Amino acid sequence: MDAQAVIFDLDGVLVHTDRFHYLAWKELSDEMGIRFDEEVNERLRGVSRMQSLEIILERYEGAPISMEEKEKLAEKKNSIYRQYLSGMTPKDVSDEVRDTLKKLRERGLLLAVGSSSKNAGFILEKTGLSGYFDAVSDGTMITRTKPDPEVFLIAAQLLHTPPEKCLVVEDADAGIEAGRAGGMLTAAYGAAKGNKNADYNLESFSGLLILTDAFNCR
Ligand code: B16
Ligand code: MG
Repeated sequence: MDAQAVIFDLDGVLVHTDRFHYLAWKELSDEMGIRFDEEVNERLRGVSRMQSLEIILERYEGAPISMEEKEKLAEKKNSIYRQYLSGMTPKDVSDEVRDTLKKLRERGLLLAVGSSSKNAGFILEKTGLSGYFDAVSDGTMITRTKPDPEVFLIAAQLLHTPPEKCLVVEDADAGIEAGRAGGMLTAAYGAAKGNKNADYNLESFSGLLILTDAFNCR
């Protein structure tokens, strides 16, 4: 096995903004009288904002909602979510994550972020993570969301690394699917752990050091 680059999902892998997504969607759902629970929430991992809204509206029993109204609802959720994000600091990144990223860089691996989020830049800035990455591919740069491989293929391009030399680390089943569709190696972590389609399963974030030990870096 050989990889020269690692592409990290953001929400649920590098940081726990998944909790903030949950709280923001829950607030919106409660206001609209929609039943929102962890089961629905799991389906939102790695999926775009508008697609997440469509999933939540599957349980809505009110009058039809126009596209314009949907956009307003998505904006409302985003402003609640951004309030949570604005309170983030470097302390929201674990020592384990920082230490592992540092060691991976020292090994000569290229590192990138591959996130569906349009807030990725803001999160990386608030947490002081930006400096660890050679490239960032996010929701502002794509037309198709995970499980489409677009976000990861852009990351690979920015790293000037062929897809088959990239390892994708993901907490979403949709993200594992996206990595595979892009011809990349995949490691399932967190909520995706146990995903049978992934090449690897990570028990811990620092498990990446053991995994990449076997890689021939440049
Ligand atoms: P935003 P990831 C994804 O981030 C989240 O997992 C998903 O829940 C969210 O809907 C999506 O970003 C869009 O986020 O509303 O901030 O643009 O896991 O791909 O890093
Ligand atoms: Mg994620």
